[in-house]
Amino acid sequence: MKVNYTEAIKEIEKAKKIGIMTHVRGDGDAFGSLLGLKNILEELDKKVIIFSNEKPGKHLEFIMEMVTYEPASQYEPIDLLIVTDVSTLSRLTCPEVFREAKKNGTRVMDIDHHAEGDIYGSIDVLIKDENISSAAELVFWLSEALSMRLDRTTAELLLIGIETDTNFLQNSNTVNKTTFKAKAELLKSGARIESLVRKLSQSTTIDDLKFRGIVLGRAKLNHKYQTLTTYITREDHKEYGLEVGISSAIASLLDQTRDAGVVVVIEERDEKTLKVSLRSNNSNVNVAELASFFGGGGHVKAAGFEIEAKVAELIN
Ligand SMILES: [Mn+2]
Repeated sequence: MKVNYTEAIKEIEKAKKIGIMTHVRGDGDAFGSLLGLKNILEELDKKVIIFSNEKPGKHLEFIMEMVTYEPASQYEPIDLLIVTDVSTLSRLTCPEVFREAKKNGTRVMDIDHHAEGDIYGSIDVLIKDENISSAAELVFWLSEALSMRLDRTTAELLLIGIETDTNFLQNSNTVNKTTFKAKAELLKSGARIESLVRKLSQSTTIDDLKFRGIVLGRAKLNHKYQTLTTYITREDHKEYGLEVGISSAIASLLDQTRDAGVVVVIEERDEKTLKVSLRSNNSNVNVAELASFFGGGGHVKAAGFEIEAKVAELIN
């Protein structure tokens, strides 16, 4: 799908006060697209309100030194609401603010790169392309359509989103020609790639590494189905103080090996629920389809779902 920015630009031009929001447990693309967009809108003299009650996780804390982040969690009247990187209503940081905005007839825009979701029916202006690497890249192309020149900080925020969602431009599923073009432009705007990559990839502690060692030690390769499976327990969470989203990080790590067709990482979330992260960069398996079979979703080569089961049961 080719994105047309004309309608989006008209909506932004009309609005004076704009609310912005992303998804819960924000990753680099969530915060990068959200805060990059904030800077762009402020550059256009818009009053911007971030709706959230979350702070970035430890590995993204450095972003807080790049911008002012003072989110509101209660609804207040706005002329336009823009959400980024969200395809599912329940994943919004403040779903009640979204509902309130809809109730008041506020126009809602979504800037997103997911394949499917239940949010799109409630969106008035949709900027969506599942072939684009990240929401942050879509925000960059929006700034291009607005003929804007980005400052260094905004360029770096958007680059954080692109690097995160493409695993440093190594993910063959999400990277394409436009990604390189966008990155080149962001570098031209002054983004300091070396320090960003270091901050994004080397925020590891020795406990992190020990934990990774344990989880990698549990990984089992099934030669018949070419699956590589491992799991993370609640004890691991207690012992290593793991962040939510760890299963996704481990799945991406295992996906860098050439042995597995499909990577399966199972994480105990609570007594009953398991989170399962899937990757398939070394095969033609559509893990989004697999995940949606279990009520989850995602991309062709990176997806996930939640299920009520025990780890041993699920592995079998
Ligand atoms: Mn994303």
